Amino acid sequence: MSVRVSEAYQALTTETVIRVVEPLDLFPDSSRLTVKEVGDGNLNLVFRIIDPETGRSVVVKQALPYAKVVGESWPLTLDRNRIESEALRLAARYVPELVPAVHHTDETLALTVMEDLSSHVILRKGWIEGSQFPELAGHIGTYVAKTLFYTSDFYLHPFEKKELVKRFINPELCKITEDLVFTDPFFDHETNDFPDGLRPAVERLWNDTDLRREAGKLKYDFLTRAEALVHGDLHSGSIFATRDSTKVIDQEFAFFGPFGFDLGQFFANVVLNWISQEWHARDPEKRSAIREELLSVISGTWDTFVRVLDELWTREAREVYASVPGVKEAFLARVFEDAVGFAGCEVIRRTIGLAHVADLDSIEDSELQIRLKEKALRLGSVLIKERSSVRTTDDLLAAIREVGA
Ligand code: SR1
Ligand code: MG
Repeated sequence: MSVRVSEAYQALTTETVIRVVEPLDLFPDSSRLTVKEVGDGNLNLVFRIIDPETGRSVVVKQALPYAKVVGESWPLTLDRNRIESEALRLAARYVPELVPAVHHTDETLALTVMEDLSSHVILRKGWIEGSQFPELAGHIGTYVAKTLFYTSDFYLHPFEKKELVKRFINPELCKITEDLVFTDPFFDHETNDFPDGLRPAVERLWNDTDLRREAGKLKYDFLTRAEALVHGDLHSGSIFATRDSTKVIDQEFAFFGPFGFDLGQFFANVVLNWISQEWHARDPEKRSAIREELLSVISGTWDTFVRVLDELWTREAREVYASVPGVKEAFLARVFEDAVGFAGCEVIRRTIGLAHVADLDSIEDSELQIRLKEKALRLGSVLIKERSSVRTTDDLLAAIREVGA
């Protein structure tokens, strides 16, 4: 497969990126701008442009015609930049305070110029360091409830919804998730990556036919249920935070998928950090406080999601069946069950798949790392297989405490 790249496209460098920013009049004097390449993600180039005089800064994010983490042997559509910038602009209609402001998009160069968030910390890093973010659960619950409700059939006219579905057809990025989250980790596939000491646990997982069947059902839900515009990659590396501000970034995986997907990925990344605190927080009292705080992020996010969705549903739902008693309750029960199952898939793939998380991989004691990864695999399997009996956040937290501790 090859990616269609226009002749006018060129990958930017710290020198050429200034030329993109100059005409935008974002800075009083472009001649003194300084540039840093700051991208540490898997896919794109990211530059930070700073005016040292005024302290003003912006970020330029450019898609490469391949996945940066692997190189040119993995071609990847440049259209992901359009998807990301359109999803950001759409989210800004409903949750402007929770996304970076977009200053400019250039489809030919596949780049977006946006607000610099370096006053924030990447949530994953903050959590690894033991920081707490008191507003996080409320913000993420609100982000998910509003972005999903306003792009769903509960709110949009069916024609408008289907137009939007067309704009967010995102086959290549979805394929990454279909493979890396829902397929490869459940089979002996070459993309998987785990230490030798984990092999017995991984083989048990591959031999678990119940697990494989349930993971297959979740994959099918991901493939077929175009319910709302999901973020599509809502892990703790896609969130910038301070104690009182949260910004959701990296919407390039956005597409119309199941309501529970973003919540599931977010919960999974809380769980991965929770497990890893065995290493990161050595003092047992501190560890237990950090862990309780993390669990409250799960319940707080779900509670906010339900409260905000409920308000929107009551006030703004246009679908006639929305007011039929029991419809909302049945819908929410299914969203929760899906979220639990998707969380299980994400926990497993971040442990043995291609793309890991620093929470577990930065554990220097290799025996402990393997022991914690075994727990992650056990917990991920339980969440997938027993998702229909995990009905409340209390059930979910109990499973985390029981299997993950
Ligand atoms: C090759 S991309 C690997 C992972 O990075 C992205 O952030 C997504 O999570 C994807 O699965
Ligand atoms: Mg990303």
